[in-house]
Amino acid sequence: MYAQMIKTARAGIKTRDEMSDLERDFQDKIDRDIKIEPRDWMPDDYRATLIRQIGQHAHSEVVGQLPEGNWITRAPTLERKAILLAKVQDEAGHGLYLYSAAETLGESRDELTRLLHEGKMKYSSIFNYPTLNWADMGAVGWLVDGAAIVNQVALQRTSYGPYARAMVRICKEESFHARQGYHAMMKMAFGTPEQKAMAQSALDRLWFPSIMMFGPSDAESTHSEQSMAWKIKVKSNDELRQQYIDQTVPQIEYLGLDLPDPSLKWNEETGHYDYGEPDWSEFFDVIKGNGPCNVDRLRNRVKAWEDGAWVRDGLMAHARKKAAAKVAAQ
Ligand code: BYC
Repeated sequence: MYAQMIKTARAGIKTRDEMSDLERDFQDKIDRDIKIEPRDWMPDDYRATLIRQIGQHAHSEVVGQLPEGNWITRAPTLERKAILLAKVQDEAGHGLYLYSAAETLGESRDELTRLLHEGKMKYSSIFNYPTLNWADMGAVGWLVDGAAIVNQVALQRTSYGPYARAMVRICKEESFHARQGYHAMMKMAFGTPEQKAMAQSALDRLWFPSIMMFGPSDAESTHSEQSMAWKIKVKSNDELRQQYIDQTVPQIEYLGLDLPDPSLKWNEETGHYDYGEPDWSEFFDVIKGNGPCNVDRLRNRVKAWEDGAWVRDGLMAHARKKAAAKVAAQ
Protein backbone atom coordinates (compact mmCIF):
# COMPACT_ATOMS: atom_id res chain seq x y z
CA MET A 1 0.00 0.00 0.00
CA TYR A 2 2.75 2.44 0.99
CA ALA A 3 4.60 1.74 -2.27
CA GLN A 4 1.46 2.73 -4.23
CA MET A 5 0.65 5.75 -2.10
CA ILE A 6 4.09 7.26 -2.33
CA LYS A 7 3.80 7.33 -6.13
CA THR A 8 0.74 9.55 -5.88
CA ALA A 9 2.10 11.79 -3.08
CA ARG A 10 1.73 15.43 -4.14
CA ALA A 11 4.35 18.12 -3.81
CA GLY A 12 3.79 21.39 -1.89
CA ILE A 13 1.42 22.24 0.97
CA LYS A 14 -2.19 23.22 0.37
CA THR A 15 -3.42 26.62 1.49
CA ARG A 16 -6.64 26.65 3.58
CA ASP A 17 -8.61 27.72 0.50
CA GLU A 18 -7.32 24.76 -1.50
CA MET A 19 -8.38 22.28 1.21
CA SER A 20 -11.56 20.22 1.11
CA ASP A 21 -13.90 20.40 4.12
CA LEU A 22 -12.44 17.15 5.44
CA GLU A 23 -8.90 18.46 5.06
CA ARG A 24 -9.77 21.71 6.81
CA ASP A 25 -11.36 19.87 9.76
CA PHE A 26 -8.29 17.64 9.93
CA GLN A 27 -5.92 20.63 9.96
CA ASP A 28 -8.04 22.32 12.65
CA LYS A 29 -7.60 19.27 14.87
CA ILE A 30 -3.86 19.36 14.30
CA ASP A 31 -3.73 23.08 15.07
CA ARG A 32 -5.61 22.48 18.33
CA ASP A 33 -3.13 19.70 19.28
CA ILE A 34 -5.80 17.00 19.17
CA LYS A 35 -4.17 13.65 18.41
CA ILE A 36 -5.11 11.84 15.22
CA GLU A 37 -6.15 8.24 15.93
CA PRO A 38 -6.19 5.23 13.55
CA ARG A 39 -9.92 5.37 12.75
CA ASP A 40 -9.96 9.14 12.14
CA TRP A 41 -10.08 10.48 8.62
CA MET A 42 -6.65 11.64 7.41
CA PRO A 43 -5.25 12.83 4.06
CA ASP A 44 -3.52 10.09 2.04
CA ASP A 45 -0.24 12.02 2.09
CA TYR A 46 -0.35 12.31 5.89
CA ARG A 47 -0.78 8.54 6.07
CA ALA A 48 2.00 7.92 3.51
CA THR A 49 4.41 10.31 5.28
CA LEU A 50 3.78 8.60 8.60
CA ILE A 51 4.23 5.13 7.13
CA ARG A 52 7.52 6.28 5.58
CA GLN A 53 8.83 7.87 8.78
CA ILE A 54 7.56 5.24 11.24
CA GLY A 55 8.67 2.41 8.92
CA GLN A 56 12.12 3.96 8.52
CA HIS A 57 12.27 4.46 12.27
CA ALA A 58 11.32 0.79 12.90
CA HIS A 59 13.91 -0.42 10.39
CA SER A 60 16.54 1.75 12.13
CA GLU A 61 15.85 0.09 15.47
CA VAL A 62 16.20 -3.37 13.96
CA VAL A 63 19.20 -2.69 11.70
CA GLY A 64 20.70 -0.73 14.62
CA GLN A 65 21.10 -4.00 16.49
CA LEU A 66 23.75 -5.16 14.04
CA PRO A 67 26.73 -2.89 14.88
CA GLU A 68 26.25 -3.59 18.60
CA GLY A 69 25.27 -7.26 18.32
CA ASN A 70 28.65 -7.76 16.73
CA TRP A 71 30.27 -6.88 20.08
CA ILE A 72 28.21 -9.02 22.47
CA THR A 73 30.65 -11.92 22.36
CA ARG A 74 33.61 -9.58 22.78
CA ALA A 75 32.39 -7.38 25.66
CA PRO A 76 35.26 -7.03 28.18
CA THR A 77 33.35 -8.23 31.29
CA LEU A 78 30.30 -10.32 32.09
CA GLU A 79 28.53 -7.21 33.40
CA ARG A 80 29.16 -5.26 30.17
CA LYS A 81 28.01 -8.27 28.15
CA ALA A 82 24.73 -8.51 30.10
CA ILE A 83 24.12 -4.77 29.72
CA LEU A 84 24.82 -4.82 25.98
CA LEU A 85 22.63 -7.87 25.50
CA ALA A 86 19.74 -6.15 27.29
CA LYS A 87 20.20 -2.99 25.21
CA VAL A 88 20.27 -4.84 21.89
CA GLN A 89 17.17 -6.76 22.95
CA ASP A 90 15.43 -3.46 23.77
CA GLU A 91 16.10 -2.26 20.23
CA ALA A 92 14.18 -5.25 18.84
CA GLY A 93 11.29 -4.30 21.12
CA HIS A 94 11.40 -0.70 19.85
CA GLY A 95 11.18 -2.03 16.32
CA LEU A 96 8.10 -4.01 17.29
CA TYR A 97 6.31 -1.02 18.88
CA LEU A 98 6.99 0.97 15.73
CA TYR A 99 5.94 -1.73 13.25
CA SER A 100 2.73 -2.02 15.32
CA ALA A 101 2.21 1.75 15.06
CA ALA A 102 2.65 1.46 11.26
CA GLU A 103 0.12 -1.39 11.21
CA THR A 104 -2.51 0.95 12.68
CA LEU A 105 -2.10 2.94 9.45
CA GLY A 106 -2.90 -0.14 7.38
CA GLU A 107 0.64 -1.18 6.46
CA SER A 108 1.83 -4.64 7.44
CA ARG A 109 5.19 -5.44 8.94
CA ASP A 110 5.81 -7.99 6.18
CA GLU A 111 5.31 -5.37 3.50
CA LEU A 112 7.60 -2.87 5.24
CA THR A 113 10.21 -5.59 5.61
CA ARG A 114 9.91 -6.46 1.93
CA LEU A 115 10.42 -2.81 0.96
CA LEU A 116 13.49 -2.57 3.20
CA HIS A 117 14.97 -5.74 1.77
CA GLU A 118 14.39 -4.53 -1.78
CA GLY A 119 16.19 -1.26 -0.97
CA LYS A 120 12.96 0.76 -1.36
CA MET A 121 12.91 2.02 2.23
CA LYS A 122 15.67 3.57 4.28
CA TYR A 123 17.00 3.19 7.82
CA SER A 124 19.12 5.64 9.76
CA SER A 125 22.37 6.61 8.02
CA ILE A 126 24.34 6.10 11.26
CA PHE A 127 24.12 2.32 11.08
CA ASN A 128 26.11 2.24 7.86
CA TYR A 129 29.29 3.08 9.77
CA PRO A 130 31.44 0.33 11.30
CA THR A 131 32.02 -0.18 15.04
CA LEU A 132 35.73 -0.87 15.15
CA ASN A 133 36.60 -1.20 18.83
CA TRP A 134 35.02 -1.55 22.27
CA ALA A 135 34.99 2.23 22.82
CA ASP A 136 32.64 2.45 19.84
CA MET A 137 30.04 0.63 21.96
CA GLY A 138 30.26 3.39 24.53
CA ALA A 139 30.13 6.04 21.84
CA VAL A 140 27.10 4.46 20.13
CA GLY A 141 25.17 4.39 23.41
CA TRP A 142 26.20 7.92 24.35
CA LEU A 143 26.15 9.69 20.97
CA VAL A 144 23.72 7.66 18.85
CA ASP A 145 21.14 6.88 21.51
CA GLY A 146 21.68 10.42 22.82
CA ALA A 147 20.76 11.80 19.39
CA ALA A 148 17.82 9.40 19.18
CA ILE A 149 16.53 10.69 22.55
CA VAL A 150 16.63 14.34 21.46
CA ASN A 151 14.68 13.43 18.33
CA GLN A 152 12.26 11.09 20.09
CA VAL A 153 11.48 13.34 23.06
CA ALA A 154 10.20 15.84 20.48
CA LEU A 155 8.28 13.04 18.74
CA GLN A 156 6.37 12.29 21.95
CA ARG A 157 4.32 15.32 20.87
CA THR A 158 3.84 14.15 17.28
CA SER A 159 0.26 14.44 16.01
CA TYR A 160 -0.39 10.72 15.39
CA GLY A 161 -1.49 9.09 18.67
CA PRO A 162 0.01 5.58 18.32
CA TYR A 163 3.39 7.00 17.25
CA ALA A 164 3.44 9.53 20.11
CA ARG A 165 2.60 6.84 22.68
CA ALA A 166 5.25 4.45 21.33
CA MET A 167 7.79 7.24 21.82
CA VAL A 168 7.04 7.62 25.53
CA ARG A 169 8.08 4.06 26.31
CA ILE A 170 11.00 4.08 23.88
CA CYS A 171 12.42 7.27 25.40
CA LYS A 172 12.48 5.72 28.89
CA GLU A 173 14.52 2.80 27.60
CA GLU A 174 16.76 5.00 25.44
CA SER A 175 17.72 6.98 28.48
CA PHE A 176 19.16 3.82 30.09
CA HIS A 177 20.97 3.13 26.80
CA ALA A 178 22.57 6.55 26.69
CA ARG A 179 23.65 6.36 30.33
CA GLN A 180 25.26 2.96 29.90
CA GLY A 181 27.10 4.32 26.86
CA TYR A 182 28.37 7.35 28.73
CA HIS A 183 29.39 5.15 31.65
CA ALA A 184 31.43 2.93 29.31
CA MET A 185 33.02 6.08 27.83
CA MET A 186 33.91 7.35 31.32
CA LYS A 187 35.70 4.08 32.06
CA MET A 188 37.70 4.42 28.85
CA ALA A 189 38.36 8.17 29.00
CA PHE A 190 39.49 7.99 32.66
CA GLY A 191 41.42 4.75 32.10
CA THR A 192 44.89 4.07 30.66
CA PRO A 193 46.33 6.31 27.91
CA GLU A 194 45.52 3.52 25.40
CA GLN A 195 41.90 3.38 26.57
CA LYS A 196 41.62 7.17 26.39
CA ALA A 197 42.99 7.10 22.84
CA MET A 198 40.33 4.53 21.88
CA ALA A 199 37.62 6.74 23.37
CA GLN A 200 38.95 9.75 21.44
CA SER A 201 39.05 7.77 18.19
CA ALA A 202 35.45 6.58 18.67
CA LEU A 203 34.30 10.16 19.32
CA ASP A 204 36.21 11.52 16.32
CA ARG A 205 34.79 8.92 13.94
CA LEU A 206 31.19 8.97 15.19
CA TRP A 207 30.68 12.70 15.82
CA PHE A 208 29.73 13.84 12.32
CA PRO A 209 27.71 10.69 11.49
CA SER A 210 25.79 11.30 14.76
CA ILE A 211 24.92 14.90 13.99
CA MET A 212 23.85 13.81 10.49
CA MET A 213 21.22 11.53 12.09
CA PHE A 214 18.95 14.58 12.34
CA GLY A 215 18.70 14.66 8.55
CA PRO A 216 19.78 17.28 6.01
CA SER A 217 19.78 21.00 6.83
CA ASP A 218 16.33 22.60 6.94
CA ALA A 219 17.03 24.20 3.56
CA GLU A 220 17.67 20.76 1.99
CA SER A 221 14.93 18.85 3.84
CA THR A 222 12.20 17.78 1.41
CA HIS A 223 9.53 16.73 3.91
CA SER A 224 9.96 19.19 6.79
CA GLU A 225 7.60 21.93 5.67
CA GLN A 226 4.60 19.64 5.24
CA SER A 227 5.54 17.40 8.19
CA MET A 228 5.75 20.44 10.48
CA ALA A 229 2.43 21.81 9.23
CA TRP A 230 0.91 18.43 10.14
CA LYS A 231 2.92 18.34 13.40
CA ILE A 232 4.36 14.96 12.46
CA LYS A 233 7.61 16.78 13.22
CA VAL A 234 7.42 19.34 16.00
CA LYS A 235 10.98 20.64 15.68
CA SER A 236 13.08 21.06 12.55
CA ASN A 237 16.19 19.01 11.72
CA ASP A 238 18.51 21.96 12.45
CA GLU A 239 16.76 22.87 15.72
CA LEU A 240 17.15 19.32 17.02
CA ARG A 241 20.76 19.10 15.81
CA GLN A 242 21.63 22.33 17.65
CA GLN A 243 19.91 21.14 20.83
CA TYR A 244 21.92 17.91 20.67
CA ILE A 245 25.22 19.69 20.09
CA ASP A 246 24.56 22.11 22.95
CA GLN A 247 23.91 19.26 25.39
CA THR A 248 26.74 17.03 24.17
CA VAL A 249 29.73 19.41 24.10
CA PRO A 250 29.84 19.80 27.92
CA GLN A 251 29.71 15.99 28.17
CA ILE A 252 32.77 15.75 25.90
CA GLU A 253 34.54 18.31 28.07
CA TYR A 254 33.72 16.37 31.25
CA LEU A 255 35.35 13.28 29.71
CA GLY A 256 38.50 15.35 29.10
CA LEU A 257 38.46 14.45 25.39
CA ASP A 258 39.39 16.82 22.57
CA LEU A 259 36.48 18.31 20.64
CA PRO A 260 35.97 16.33 17.43
CA ASP A 261 35.32 19.46 15.34
CA PRO A 262 37.62 22.53 15.55
CA SER A 263 34.67 24.82 14.75
CA LEU A 264 32.83 23.87 17.96
CA LYS A 265 32.79 27.12 19.96
CA TRP A 266 30.37 28.66 22.43
CA ASN A 267 28.70 31.71 20.90
CA GLU A 268 27.68 34.26 23.57
CA GLU A 269 25.40 36.09 21.16
CA THR A 270 23.31 33.13 20.02
CA GLY A 271 23.57 31.23 23.31
CA HIS A 272 24.49 28.10 21.35
CA TYR A 273 27.60 26.29 20.14
CA ASP A 274 28.76 27.10 16.62
CA TYR A 275 29.71 23.96 14.72
CA GLY A 276 31.25 22.89 11.44
CA GLU A 277 28.96 21.66 8.66
CA PRO A 278 29.06 17.91 8.19
CA ASP A 279 30.05 16.61 4.76
CA TRP A 280 26.57 16.48 3.26
CA SER A 281 27.76 14.76 0.10
CA GLU A 282 28.85 11.86 2.33
CA PHE A 283 25.40 11.83 3.97
CA PHE A 284 23.53 11.68 0.65
CA ASP A 285 25.90 9.00 -0.57
CA VAL A 286 25.28 6.90 2.55
CA ILE A 287 21.49 7.17 2.29
CA LYS A 288 21.69 6.20 -1.40
CA GLY A 289 23.26 2.90 -0.28
CA ASN A 290 26.95 3.71 -0.72
CA GLY A 291 28.12 3.97 2.91
CA PRO A 292 30.88 1.76 4.30
CA CYS A 293 28.48 -0.92 5.64
CA ASN A 294 25.22 -0.61 3.62
CA VAL A 295 25.70 -3.81 1.64
CA ASP A 296 26.71 -5.80 4.72
CA ARG A 297 23.84 -4.54 6.86
CA LEU A 298 21.18 -5.32 4.29
CA ARG A 299 22.68 -8.72 3.50
CA ASN A 300 22.61 -9.60 7.22
CA ARG A 301 19.00 -8.48 7.60
CA VAL A 302 17.83 -10.45 4.57
CA LYS A 303 19.69 -13.54 5.79
CA ALA A 304 18.15 -13.23 9.29
CA TRP A 305 14.68 -12.91 7.71
CA GLU A 306 15.21 -15.96 5.51
CA ASP A 307 16.77 -18.02 8.32
CA GLY A 308 13.79 -17.18 10.53
CA ALA A 309 11.18 -18.31 7.98
CA TRP A 310 10.70 -21.69 9.68
CA VAL A 311 9.84 -19.96 12.99
CA ARG A 312 7.23 -17.76 11.32
CA ASP A 313 5.83 -20.71 9.35
CA GLY A 314 5.63 -22.82 12.52
CA LEU A 315 3.82 -20.06 14.43
CA MET A 316 1.35 -19.53 11.59
CA ALA A 317 0.68 -23.29 11.29
CA HIS A 318 0.05 -23.45 15.05
CA ALA A 319 -2.30 -20.44 14.91
CA ARG A 320 -4.23 -22.00 12.01
CA LYS A 321 -4.52 -25.30 13.88
CA LYS A 322 -5.80 -23.56 17.01
CA ALA A 323 -8.32 -21.51 15.01
CA ALA A 324 -9.58 -24.65 13.23
CA ALA A 325 -9.91 -26.51 16.56
CA LYS A 326 -11.93 -23.58 17.95
CA VAL A 327 -14.30 -23.65 14.97
CA ALA A 328 -14.67 -27.44 15.24
CA ALA A 329 -15.55 -27.15 18.95
CA GLN A 330 -18.37 -24.63 18.29
N1 BYC B 1 19.15 8.46 7.67
O1 BYC B 1 13.05 15.62 4.34
P1 BYC B 1 13.95 15.02 5.35
C1 BYC B 1 18.33 4.41 17.19
C2 BYC B 1 16.14 10.97 4.37
S1 BYC B 1 17.17 4.31 15.93
C3 BYC B 1 18.59 8.00 6.52
O2 BYC B 1 14.51 15.91 6.38
P2 BYC B 1 12.26 13.69 7.29
C4 BYC B 1 19.05 3.24 17.61
C5 BYC B 1 14.64 11.09 4.48
O3 BYC B 1 14.02 9.83 4.70
C6 BYC B 1 16.56 5.97 15.80
N2 BYC B 1 17.78 8.78 5.75
O4 BYC B 1 13.21 13.75 6.02
C7 BYC B 1 18.67 1.97 17.23
C8 BYC B 1 14.32 11.69 3.11
O5 BYC B 1 14.40 10.66 2.13
P3 BYC B 1 13.14 10.25 1.17
C9 BYC B 1 16.13 6.34 14.42
C10 BYC B 1 17.53 10.03 6.18
O6 BYC B 1 11.72 12.32 7.37
C11 BYC B 1 19.45 0.88 17.57
C12 BYC B 1 15.50 12.60 2.85
O7 BYC B 1 16.56 12.09 3.62
N3 BYC B 1 15.33 7.53 14.57
O8 BYC B 1 18.54 5.46 17.64
O9 BYC B 1 11.30 14.83 7.30
C13 BYC B 1 20.62 1.04 18.31
C14 BYC B 1 15.23 14.05 3.19
O10 BYC B 1 15.15 14.26 4.61
C15 BYC B 1 18.06 10.55 7.37
C16 BYC B 1 14.38 7.89 13.68
O11 BYC B 1 14.17 7.24 12.69
C17 BYC B 1 18.91 9.70 8.13
N4 BYC B 1 19.51 10.10 9.27
O12 BYC B 1 13.27 13.94 8.54
C18 BYC B 1 21.00 2.30 18.72
C19 BYC B 1 13.59 9.12 14.03
N5 BYC B 1 17.64 11.81 7.54
O13 BYC B 1 12.24 9.40 2.03
C20 BYC B 1 20.22 3.41 18.39
C21 BYC B 1 12.33 9.31 13.20
C22 BYC B 1 16.87 12.09 6.48
O14 BYC B 1 12.49 11.48 0.73
N6 BYC B 1 12.56 10.02 12.00
N7 BYC B 1 16.81 11.03 5.66
O15 BYC B 1 13.77 9.44 0.08
C23 BYC B 1 12.62 11.37 11.91
O16 BYC B 1 12.52 12.08 12.90
C24 BYC B 1 12.78 11.98 10.54
O17 BYC B 1 12.45 10.99 9.58
C25 BYC B 1 14.23 12.54 10.28
C26 BYC B 1 14.30 13.02 8.81
C27 BYC B 1 14.50 13.71 11.20
C28 BYC B 1 15.28 11.45 10.49
